Amino acid sequence: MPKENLTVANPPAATPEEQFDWLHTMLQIRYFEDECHRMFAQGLVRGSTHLCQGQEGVVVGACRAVGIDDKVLCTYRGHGAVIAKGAPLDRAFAEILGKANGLCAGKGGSMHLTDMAVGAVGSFAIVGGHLPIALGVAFEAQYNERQEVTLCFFGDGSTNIGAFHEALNMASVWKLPVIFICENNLYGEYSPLATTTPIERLAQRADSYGMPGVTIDGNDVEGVWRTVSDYAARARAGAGPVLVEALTYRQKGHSRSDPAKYRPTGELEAWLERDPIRLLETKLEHLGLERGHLDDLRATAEQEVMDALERARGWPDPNPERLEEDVYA
Ligand SMILES: Cc1ncc(C[n+]2csc(CCOP(=O)(O)OP(=O)(O)O)c2C)c(N)n1
Ligand SMILES: [Mg+2]
Repeated sequence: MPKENLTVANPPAATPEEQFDWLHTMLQIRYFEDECHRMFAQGLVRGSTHLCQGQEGVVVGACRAVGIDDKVLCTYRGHGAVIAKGAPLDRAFAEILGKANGLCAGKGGSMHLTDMAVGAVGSFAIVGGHLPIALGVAFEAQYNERQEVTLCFFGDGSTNIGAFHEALNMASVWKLPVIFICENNLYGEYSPLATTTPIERLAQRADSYGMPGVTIDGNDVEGVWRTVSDYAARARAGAGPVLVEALTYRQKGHSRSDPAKYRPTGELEAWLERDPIRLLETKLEHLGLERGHLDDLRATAEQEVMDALERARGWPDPNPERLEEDVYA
């Protein structure tokens, strides 16, 4: 690969229309998860749920920087990534409700949303377990000479797992087109990062593997979009992987059963001031959008979510005879 092909100019700034569209998706994710929370509280869902509320800027910014043919892998906190990649809201709800029309025919649930039709290759519950799988996905595209990139989202806690280090090492040696995106939300399950990790800037871990490592504001959706657009273009040109550390915050507990009492007083409130949806709305107002227009968008997104839920609830439960279908390849 000639060196000049590896230098890609920064992408242009996003238009207000594009940013309005991102806001729409971020609101859909926010309302979708409000309903998930309610459904779990009502006992309509088996298993657990892990909300990404507060982290929507990372997944929307990153997924909008790539195309439908590019692939995404994420964690059990993956509702946002899969919706941002384009999965339909009704079939995502149906999956969480265990319905036959669910994205995985109701067999995966909240922690395993997958929609191959839009390149959402999987949500994985084993911390760090999907990083080597992302390598396989990227290798397949590289081997078959398709210029696709793979986005791999994971939490800060994953960076202390062996598979993280093995995956970054091999991705770098093989120049695989993977964008590793660490959603650093400051906590593992219940542990503050500083109690498990001896460094503050996780992007530094890229140094050991000879790839670029950058820390960005994950609540600035346009900043995420720019960074991922830039590195995706480089990866398509053969420059290999990157580690992006996106600083963000989960506004709810780790999972449904966690009231998050371990947080210092005032921390949540400070991060709510930097809520990614609020930040983007303020920015669009500065760009000249009227508040009423933004309020209308909120109402539209909420109605779309409620309509999708109503459709999903009306769909049939799976036929028990199909239990073992799709289980073995
Ligand atoms: C290999 C493995 N160890 C432990 C767990 C239990 N566990 C589930 S989530 C979690 C915390 C992960 O934190 P982080 O990677 O920061 O992701 P976040 O939940 O903050 O999005 C742990 C320890 C697991 N699922 N897999
Ligand atoms: Mg975390």
